[in-house]
Amino acid sequence: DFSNVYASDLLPSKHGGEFTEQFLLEVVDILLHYIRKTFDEKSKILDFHYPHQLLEGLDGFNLELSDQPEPLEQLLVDCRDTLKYGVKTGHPRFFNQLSSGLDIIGVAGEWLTATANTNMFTYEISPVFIVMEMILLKKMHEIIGWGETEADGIFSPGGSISNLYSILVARYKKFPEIKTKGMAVLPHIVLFVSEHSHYSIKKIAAVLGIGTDNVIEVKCDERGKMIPLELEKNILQAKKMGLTPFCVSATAGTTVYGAFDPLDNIADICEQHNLWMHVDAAWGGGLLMSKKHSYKLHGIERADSVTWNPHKLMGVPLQCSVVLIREMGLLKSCNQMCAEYLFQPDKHYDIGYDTGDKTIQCGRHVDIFKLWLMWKAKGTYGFEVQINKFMELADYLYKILKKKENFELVFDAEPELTNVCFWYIPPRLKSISNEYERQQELQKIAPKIKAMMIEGGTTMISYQPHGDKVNFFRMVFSNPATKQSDVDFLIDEIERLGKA
Ligand code: ABU
Repeated sequence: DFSNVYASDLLPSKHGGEFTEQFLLEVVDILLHYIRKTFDEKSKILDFHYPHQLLEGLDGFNLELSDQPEPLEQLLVDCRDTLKYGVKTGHPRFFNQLSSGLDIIGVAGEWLTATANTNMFTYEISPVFIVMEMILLKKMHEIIGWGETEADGIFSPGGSISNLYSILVARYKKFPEIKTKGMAVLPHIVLFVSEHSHYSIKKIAAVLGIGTDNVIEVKCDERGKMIPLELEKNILQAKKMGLTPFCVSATAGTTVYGAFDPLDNIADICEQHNLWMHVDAAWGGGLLMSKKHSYKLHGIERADSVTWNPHKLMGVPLQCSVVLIREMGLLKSCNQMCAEYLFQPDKHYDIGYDTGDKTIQCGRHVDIFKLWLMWKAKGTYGFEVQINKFMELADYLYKILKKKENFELVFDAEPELTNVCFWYIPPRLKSISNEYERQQELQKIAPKIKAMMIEGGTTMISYQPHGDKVNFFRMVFSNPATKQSDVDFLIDEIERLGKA
């Protein structure tokens, strides 16, 4: 009973050892209960409440903060309630995001990381984690095909920030004076992405002072891949207009369609026009772990930089993202500020291990340990098996949908990644002969079904409009707990709710 025990009674208080142990064991018990529930397909994914309900407080779950300390008993109740009203993203029927699943080794890694509570900026306070990061960067360089080069990289807070590093370094490589003089001394620079690329590139252009208008979107084919001829055309056109192209950001695994841009062709064009080639493989990079599927990223070895998020297909707990840069030294010269209070040049060890000045942050979270521990636990082979299984599930769903009445694929092609995009078409829509009216009605179907799913807490899948296509479901597989029976459930559930 912790009703009269407070945080001040725990370590480092003089006799806090026993209370600390008992309290943490209680927390573990709460976590274990949640983990068991997560993997029980019959349990609900979520117990949905609207924001005002959470703000008002639910059954004694009060989110407001008080001036006086609350007893540990209340904190344990709060821990239970926080998980109770959250979303079980490791549930076998959670398909809402590219990052899902609950890897037990990864959880252990994250817990150790929190316990170590250190910062990635210098070797002196993170010796083991810094060396682990170097080992993993090297491993990922080799997998990309940069084994012969002395390449670089850094783990960062998510794919958008990894992409930001790439564009930042790409611009610095061509215009090193940007660091001291700013945009005023640069020509009118532009970069190229596919029209299916991630929105982060535009956001980065805004943040870096390049401007979103200077991100030129290249046309894609039906499948969502950048068309190399269009890229070439856009580059020539930009040059003719007096603009200065400096970078192409290709995508290996687009967020919605799961498309791979033709990297080899794009590399040829970048070489010909002397442009930096970035590959945003945040989502699709995981396929590099599979001998069967890695050919889809052929040409990535010719990139100057790559974003790869192990928290997606590789199932590492959030967050775990890396930017890999082919040329050693660029990250440092681009970002280094030499703060003397942190990066003293006269330390007693090789200060090349103080990686903090390569980053745009000061403090940096330790995201490396959970990945390192999972790699130890699975081996490279274990990731390959897991990713091949996701691809088999995507193929299973695609083949069912192809034959199933009341479902229509957004594009009819075997999945290259685990994305399968489709509409559910209720029978009543078939009688609408006016195409515009039919599309207007179809637009409303996915949001309605999704709302019912969330209210019922049975499953979760994402939907969106895309280009000229009205709202459709995007299924993705990145959860090792998902089985074929969960895919069957999803289809039945969409049909059941669609008829309601
Ligand atoms: N690009 C961030 C992840 C988006 C998603 O989970 O759908």
